[in-house]
Amino acid sequence: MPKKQTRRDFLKTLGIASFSVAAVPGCTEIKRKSPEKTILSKPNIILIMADDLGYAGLGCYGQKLIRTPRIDQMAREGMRFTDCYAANTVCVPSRCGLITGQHPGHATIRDNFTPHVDINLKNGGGYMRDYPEGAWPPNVTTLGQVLKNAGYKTAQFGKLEAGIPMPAGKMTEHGWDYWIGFRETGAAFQYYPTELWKNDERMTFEANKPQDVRQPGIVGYKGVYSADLFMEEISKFIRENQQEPFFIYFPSQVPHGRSPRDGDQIQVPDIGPYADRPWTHLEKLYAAMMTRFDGHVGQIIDLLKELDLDENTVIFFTSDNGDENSYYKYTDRFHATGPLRGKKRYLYEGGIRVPMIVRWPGQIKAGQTNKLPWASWDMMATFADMAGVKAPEHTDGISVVPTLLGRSDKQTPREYLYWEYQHAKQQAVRMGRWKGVRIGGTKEPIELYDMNKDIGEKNNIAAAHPKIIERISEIMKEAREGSEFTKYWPLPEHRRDDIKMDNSIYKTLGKGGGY
Ligand SMILES: [Ca+2]
Repeated sequence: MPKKQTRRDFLKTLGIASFSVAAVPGCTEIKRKSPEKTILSKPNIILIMADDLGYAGLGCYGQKLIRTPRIDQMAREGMRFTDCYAANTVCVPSRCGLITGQHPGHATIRDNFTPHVDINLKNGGGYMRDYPEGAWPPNVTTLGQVLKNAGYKTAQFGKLEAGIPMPAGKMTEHGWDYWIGFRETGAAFQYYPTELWKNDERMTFEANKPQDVRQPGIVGYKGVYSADLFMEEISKFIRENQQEPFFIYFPSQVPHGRSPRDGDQIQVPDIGPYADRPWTHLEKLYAAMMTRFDGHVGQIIDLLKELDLDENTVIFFTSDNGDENSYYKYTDRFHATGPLRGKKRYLYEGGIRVPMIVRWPGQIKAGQTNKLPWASWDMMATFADMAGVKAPEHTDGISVVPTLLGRSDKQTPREYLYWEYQHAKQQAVRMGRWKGVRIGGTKEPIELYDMNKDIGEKNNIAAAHPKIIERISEIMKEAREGSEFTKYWPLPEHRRDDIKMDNSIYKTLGKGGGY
């Protein structure tokens, strides 16, 4: 029986073996490396985004205890970034920045919680519902639309869009051909869901009734484990769409656990390689969940190889914000933040600096480490560049394709990256080697750290650099445009005690959450 014709074979038969993406002014030219290989004009793009994975959560970023061999291998085969950032320090605003291509001074959502709640940090502060009209869905071109308009088949699996329920039909309008997952961020803490959404249709899972899946100790010997289900769905989508360029956005739930108050904090079918470790049970569950996820990343890469799509597919792996250890009772077992200061919910590096690995065999040289500071709001411009189309005007992002292809000299320069986050009125600026951060509102002093020497943000050198502080202060004003959120900021001043990075205070904050 003749082998099914692949997209590459098809192009070979057309004799168009040599493509470059230069048809659109401003797009980076992508050349094929070898006369034997066909590189498609529009490479497949897969974006895998972990949820709450800290900077040092992976072996290739210094993790010693949790095994992530396939992601580590992905790093060895591609480019690993040391200074890449999430768009914000918690789920919803981070995803808002990614999907809209905007930094948090422009993005409509700047906190997980609705802006009008009187934030009480000690109670976790409000709820993730009743977002003001206009905050979401956004009225700008979204990531899915950019790729859809560029001719891609698009799909999303996991914690959908910003994690806020969207009206029926809106996902299609946002450019997605196919999607399956959780409509709401809070629902995605559950790995044995009783319902999921597939193309606006509700799916129910009888086998996941609590009495069936909850067992003492490990939960879920039975039922449908959502992370496994997403993996099966991704495989199916790749097989069915291998003949045309596809974009897969895979916002995984992993390794997000549940709030301590919800019980069964981490759900995974087995603890496999960690059963004999001298750790707490929750720590074993957490590690097992991450290693299972790592296996899923490996399965995706194996499938691409099997289908001969490997060299026509770019894979990005990153996280939506920094580490959260409340899921395993705040132990420091895994040191998943590494040398950074702070964790999820802070604009210190531990809250926003995340792993970023990009693999594209034949195009990105293997085994590279790169220090370019960039952020997830650059994805939109980067993907547009790869697809050979112009990025929307509204994006704050730049394409990092020149850096990926080893042409850093052609990389568009930028003066700064900007963040803000409503909780504790935090603002941060990364400007070259400098990192400015202000916590507690505009009356508080700006702290300054040298990212070339002090990624742990231990030594505040603001006093020695008044000119840098002056510029960062200007940026903190000029980068910030009004939104429903800024109407409520400044809120009544928080007590400074609430926002100190004291570990005991952090624990108090963490106990509100899991969010
Ligand atoms: Ca998150």
